[in-house]
Amino acid sequence: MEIRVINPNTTLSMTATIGECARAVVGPGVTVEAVSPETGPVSIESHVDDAMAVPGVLAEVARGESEGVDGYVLACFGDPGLLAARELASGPVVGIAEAAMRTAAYLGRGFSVVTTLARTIGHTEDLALEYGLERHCRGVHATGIPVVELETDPQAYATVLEASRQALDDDGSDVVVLGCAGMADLCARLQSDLGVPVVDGVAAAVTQVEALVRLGLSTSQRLEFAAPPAKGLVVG
Ligand code: 2AL
Repeated sequence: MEIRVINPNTTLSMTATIGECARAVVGPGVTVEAVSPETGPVSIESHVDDAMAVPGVLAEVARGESEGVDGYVLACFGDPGLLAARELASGPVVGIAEAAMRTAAYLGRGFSVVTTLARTIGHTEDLALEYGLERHCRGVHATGIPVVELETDPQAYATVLEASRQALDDDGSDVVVLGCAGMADLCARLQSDLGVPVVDGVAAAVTQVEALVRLGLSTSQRLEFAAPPAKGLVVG
C-alpha cells in the first residue's frame, strides 16, 4: 500500500519531519511518501495562504493518481482543498484537522485545540462546525508561534506545553488536539508531560487512510464527489 502525505506548505524540512512521524505509526507493508507542492506558501496561517496552497495540493493529487497512489493525507490543519482532492482521487483523502478532531472525540468528553497564530482560530472553529464536532471542540487556543518558527524557536515546546495546560483548565477539556502539522514531533512528549491523550493529526490521518484502504473503502463517486467534468480554462 502506498500512502502519499501532502504537506500543503513548501517548507521541506517540515515535510521531512511530517514524513517521519507518519512512517512511525503505519503498519508493515505500507509505504509513506511525504511531498510538498513545487510552488506555494512556505506556511499556511491565513485565508490567502490557504487559497494559494490549494492549486499545488491538487497538482500533487493528480500526480499521485498517475503514479497509482492508494490514499492521501492532507497535512495542514486548515485541510486546504480537501473536498476538491476527494473529487480527483480514486483512493481516500483524509485531512489532519478532520482526522484529529474525530479521533479526539473517541477519547474524552471535550477537546481543546492548541494552534499557532490567533488568526487561525476562526477557521478551525469553522472546521469543527463543518465536521459536526462543535459539541466536542471546547476551545481553540493560539500559542502565538508562527508555523515556521515551530522548527527554530527554542521555547516552542515549553510554549505549547503551557498553552495546552491552560487550555485544559480554561475549557474543562480532557484531550488536546495539536493544531498544526509542524507540531507532530512534539506529540509523544506532550502526552507524557500532560497526562492526557494528545492527538497529532498527521498520525491520526495516516492511520485512518491505512485503515480505509485495508477495508477497501474510498470516497463515493455516486454524486458530489464524482470526477469533475473536464472543461476549458481561460488564460488571460
Ligand atoms: C498549519 C499547518 O498545519 N501547516 C501550516 O503551514 N499551517 N496550521 C496552522 N494552524 O497554522
